[in-house]
Amino acid sequence: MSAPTAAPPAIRPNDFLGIDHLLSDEERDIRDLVRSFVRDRVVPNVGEWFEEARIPLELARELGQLGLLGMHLEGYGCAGASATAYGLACLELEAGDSGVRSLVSVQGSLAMYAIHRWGSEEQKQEWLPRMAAGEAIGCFGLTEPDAGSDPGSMRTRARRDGDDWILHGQKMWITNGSVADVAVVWAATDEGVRGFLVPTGTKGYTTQDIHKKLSLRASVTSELLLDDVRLPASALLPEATSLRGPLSCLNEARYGIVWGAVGAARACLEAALEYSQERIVFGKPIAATQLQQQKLAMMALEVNRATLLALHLGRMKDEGLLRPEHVSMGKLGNVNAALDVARTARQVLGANGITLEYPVIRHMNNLESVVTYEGTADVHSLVVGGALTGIQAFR
Ligand code: TGC
Ligand code: FAD
Repeated sequence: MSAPTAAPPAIRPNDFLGIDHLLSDEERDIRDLVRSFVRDRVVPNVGEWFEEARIPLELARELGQLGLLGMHLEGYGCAGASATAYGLACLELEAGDSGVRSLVSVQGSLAMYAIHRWGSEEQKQEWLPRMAAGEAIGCFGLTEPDAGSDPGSMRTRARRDGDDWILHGQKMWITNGSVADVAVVWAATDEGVRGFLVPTGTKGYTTQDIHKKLSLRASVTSELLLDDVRLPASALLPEATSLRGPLSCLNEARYGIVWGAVGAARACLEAALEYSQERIVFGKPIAATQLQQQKLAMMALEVNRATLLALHLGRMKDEGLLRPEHVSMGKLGNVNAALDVARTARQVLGANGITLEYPVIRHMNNLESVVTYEGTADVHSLVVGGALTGIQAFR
């Protein structure tokens, strides 16, 4: 093999390993589009949204116009992008805020995917085009006050009454709950776990927002109350007949988080790098000290390693080779890595690290939700452990 003649390109701090080189032109274009949107629309405002515990609803339409809602789904107004392109979009959105990525994940990977994968043709026609455009918002109700990691123990029940279904129970911690137009609600029935599309104006359906959150503040989180909600037979997702239905949707959203967590980590690394070069202590920038350089090096290593892991899983998903156990390893690894990076970056910023003037503590606090929702780190460790040993250790 002949030696390469050109010198390797210079190191770029924001892409140390030159991972950009592994992306196609189309993937870079999508990435750049989302990065610009986040830079112009999210970054200047998100500190205020977080402080005021709100997210502007018009953002959904803007995200829809960019083609980011259900972007990896085919047809019905969806963009039909590759899994890798979808992942890159999640990365850039979460570099802005986990709440913005959550809005997109819940809409596209949970609510829309549930309808796309398990719904009837009529349900797809009715909801997906409007949801892709951000004109209708969806939420996904699986968790209950006493059933989080173990959704199979859910108490929400649906029973048949003639041709109708009667839905009764409670869902907890539901992203977009009170702002949704349609709730995908999972319930135990005599025939196993089934999914229902509940238009949120239906009698007996009410919501209550969860307040006093110190994480994911730029995101609506609600409780859903289902008091004998009567639904026609057409509300049932016909193709989902067991817990496999909701769990398959989680694979999609978890895959987006594998990428999204890298975005939050990258934003923290960038903030720490910039701050360390400007902050003068003992007469020199803290970036000139060995201790801070070690922190920066470890953060860069984690960000680059997590990006490569996400890209590898993206390529596998595009080739149809991705299994849920792979996604569990990705979510476990990348969210834990992002938390480490965020906590380290927060220390680099000293006292400034605790204010919303900088993005770091916001990302750090958000990641406490990200490591918990969509399967906690423990749950994903047990999935990976089960795959390694052949022994299921949940029960
Ligand atoms: P188990 O007996 O293992 O499985 C029941 C059925 O489901 C199938 N299955 C899966 N199918 C697709 N994808 C997966 N990842 C699957 N995992 C299991 C399985 O083959 C079986 O199918 P079948 O046809 O034989 O019936 O189920 P289990 O009760 O032992 O539970 C397994 C466990 C613990 C892994 C699962 O329940 C779990 O993942 N728990 C965590 C729950 C969770 O992640 N909840 C997230 C709620 S949504 C959310 O947090 C949104 S956050 C907002 C945002 O994303 O931004
Ligand atoms: P639990 O299941 O009670 O777990 C408590 C602790 O026990 C955890 O540390 C867990 O890892 C550990 N544990 C559990 N099982 C085991 C075991 N077998 N061995 C060892 N340790 C174990 N849900 C939805 O359905 N839709 C949404 O849109 C949604 N959005 C959310 C938004 C936010 C901001 C948050 C914080 C949560 C959201 N959730 C949503 C809920 C989320 O999915 C659950 O919080 C999560 O699945 C964990 O459930 P839990 O909180 O009940 O914890």
